[in-house]
Amino acid sequence: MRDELKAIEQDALANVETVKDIKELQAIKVSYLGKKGSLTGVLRGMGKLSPEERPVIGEIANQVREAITKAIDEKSVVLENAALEEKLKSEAIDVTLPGRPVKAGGPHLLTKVIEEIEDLFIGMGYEVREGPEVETDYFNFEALNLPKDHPARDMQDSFYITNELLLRTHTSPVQARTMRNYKGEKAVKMICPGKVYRRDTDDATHSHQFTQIEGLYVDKDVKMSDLKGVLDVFAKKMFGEDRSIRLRPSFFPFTEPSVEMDISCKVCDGEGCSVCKGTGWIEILGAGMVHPNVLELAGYDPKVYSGFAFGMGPERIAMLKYGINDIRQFYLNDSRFLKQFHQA
Ligand code: 2NL
Repeated sequence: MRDELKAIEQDALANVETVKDIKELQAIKVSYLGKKGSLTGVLRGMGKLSPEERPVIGEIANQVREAITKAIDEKSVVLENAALEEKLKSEAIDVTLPGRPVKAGGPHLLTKVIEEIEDLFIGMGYEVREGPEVETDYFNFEALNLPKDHPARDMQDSFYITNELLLRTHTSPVQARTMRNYKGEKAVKMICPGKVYRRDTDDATHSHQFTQIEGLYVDKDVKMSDLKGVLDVFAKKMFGEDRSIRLRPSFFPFTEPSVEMDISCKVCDGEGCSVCKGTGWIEILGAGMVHPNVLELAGYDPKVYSGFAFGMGPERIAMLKYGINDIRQFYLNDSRFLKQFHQA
């Protein structure tokens, strides 16, 4: 029996020595030390031994078990370390690989056009002013010569919060507020960019929310020729020095007289084409001399002060300048549309 045990030990140690992975090692452990293992089998036969032999063989059996167990445990550590080493090697990150490029955003085309217009007027001495988008009926309509029930209010139907509060339909209330703050005592030279709202059904040329830039110059002795000069500079700076302008009579409740400004068509140079619908001219903005009622309501004496005002839609300016045919493109935030103008 002693020889049998020694043979098992040698056999087991030799197997452990050559084993290559942890699963096989587990199988070896079971085959020697498990319930049906060869060492266990031998130990079961100990009952047949004499009382003198039993402790001697028992001790040898324990030594054999310990030797096998120790060998298996040591090998297990070696194999586990090797497996970890292998895993680390195969999952290693190559920090020298180039990173994924970060997509850079840029200002929205509308923002850029608005800032370009702002810069242009700042260069002519205008202040940039902003005001609330939720306005009172008074500043949005009444102060601009649009009394309650005036039919011209229908053209600017809006979103009402209460009977007296609404989303502004134009940026003119910012100008009315500024004049009021200056108490009719000093000149006003300002532009006001911002979001405006109208109750409209969205399509390629209409939106219930859009942007506007209005300008106002009130001083002693401001004349219509001053308006024409400023608009001419604006048109040439914005659309090219070779553009010319024309003023056509129009109507706005807050100006008198009122005009519409066109620029000569860049595509056909005034000859008439599909872009200008055969007229040679493209409508850009509305303007006029500030109505005496508007000056008076803001605290300016219309016998002493006069002024001009104009209003334009930056969306329309951008559409003409960059050949965009649907106003909704500005608000969809489709990066395929937006990124075309990051270089603009
Ligand atoms: C247009 C026309 C216009 C004004 C806006 C204005 C403001 C004050 C007094 C008088 Cl405080 N007028 N603004 C004047 C004429 C035209 O806008 O077609 N805008 C897109």
